[in-house]
Amino acid sequence: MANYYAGAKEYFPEIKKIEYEGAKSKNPLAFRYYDANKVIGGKKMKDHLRFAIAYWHSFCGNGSDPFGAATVIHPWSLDAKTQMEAAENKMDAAFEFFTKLGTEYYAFHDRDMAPEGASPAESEKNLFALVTKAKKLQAETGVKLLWGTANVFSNPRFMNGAATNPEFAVVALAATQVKAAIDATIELGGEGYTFWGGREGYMSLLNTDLQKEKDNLARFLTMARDYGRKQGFKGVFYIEPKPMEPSKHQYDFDTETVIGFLRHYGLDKDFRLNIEANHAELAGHEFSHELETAAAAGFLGSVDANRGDNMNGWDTDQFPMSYYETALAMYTILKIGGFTTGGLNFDSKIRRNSVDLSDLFIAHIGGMDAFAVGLEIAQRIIDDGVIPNFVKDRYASFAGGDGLKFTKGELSLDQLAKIGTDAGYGSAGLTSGKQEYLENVLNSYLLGL
Ligand code: XUL
Ligand code: CO
Repeated sequence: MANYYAGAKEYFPEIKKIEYEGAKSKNPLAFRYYDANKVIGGKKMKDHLRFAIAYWHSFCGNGSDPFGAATVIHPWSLDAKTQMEAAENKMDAAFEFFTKLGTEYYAFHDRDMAPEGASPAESEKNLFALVTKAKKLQAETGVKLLWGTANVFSNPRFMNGAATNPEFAVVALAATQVKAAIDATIELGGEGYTFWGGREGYMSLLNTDLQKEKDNLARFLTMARDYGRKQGFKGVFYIEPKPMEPSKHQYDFDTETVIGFLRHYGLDKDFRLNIEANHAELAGHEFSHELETAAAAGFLGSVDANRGDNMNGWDTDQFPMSYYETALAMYTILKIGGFTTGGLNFDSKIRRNSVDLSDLFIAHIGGMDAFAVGLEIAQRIIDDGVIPNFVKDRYASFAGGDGLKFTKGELSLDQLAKIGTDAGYGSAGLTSGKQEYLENVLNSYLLGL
């Protein structure tokens, strides 16, 4: 087992502050494209991208998987005498990492930050001891909280769900965690609070009252919303869609499903979506489809930046590396005027055989560079205008005449049919969609030509 930093007070002593060195740099510990203060479309790169580090993967993940044990030992757990001491050390390591990488945000689950105690009260005490430390470190470093959340899926008590659990006692225990995590998020000035329904779904309809579970989930979310607002939380609540894993079928299947759910239960004012690339793929969608669907409906809040593997069907949470995907993602984000409370949270993990001290940095550098390139390309798409103008022109027949009347709802079906009858078949509809041409245009931007 690789034991990176045993005994070190500085947890990443070999790593200095990561700097931008430009595209020609061969230094694996430098940015080649992410230049934090470079202005793109009137805004600094760092303010467009609002990168966040996921506490769970980067500081809790130890390489274990269903087939094998941990491949790295973290010194914060190795050297510490108690779990709380380990949690404190881990936080020091986390803030050292954020500072050296130059990311301004992080995201956490309650149990990433502090260990569960023997009772709900002790768990909350543990969490707040760490929240006090995080608040101090945030003030010292300027790092901010993008969002907080509660892990109500790992503990065996949640094996049948949290808010959707058939046992009321478990629903109440989930509430102890969500309430404390909302309090912690408020205390740390978090800009968002996320719900990812890990176990909020079912494995078999033979033991499930699906409608009751969905009603209970909505009721729980409503209570959380009301509690947060009462406590003064001004940020955004996010739902993070995912179709499966760990449940066979999760209620927050994909963007359209969640938007329908939020509207149905009257939660659409306070909740937005946190879209994760790998979850989109599991739902059979492209990342860009999910982003565009959320954006079009006014529900795009934040992003969990990662990617899956084209050749398999589970949540590999790899670091985003494809310029094509990041370009399309940033194009949608730019079209809606950029993030407000949201950001690009690296819900990504290094592979379990990436055991060098530098690998965690290298992975994030690559992901940040990939989104910086994506941002540049997205701005090029907008500035050049070929693609947006093509889309606009494609619908030009709705901008005037009978098309406009249709758009305004001024035509009945028989009036619409009469227009069709009068015009006849002719060559209507045989207008090229020019997909290959547009793909060629996009490829030319990708090469920077
Ligand atoms: C799991 C996942 C979570 C959420 C937060 O697939 O994405 O880490 O982002 O609970
Ligand atoms: Co996620």
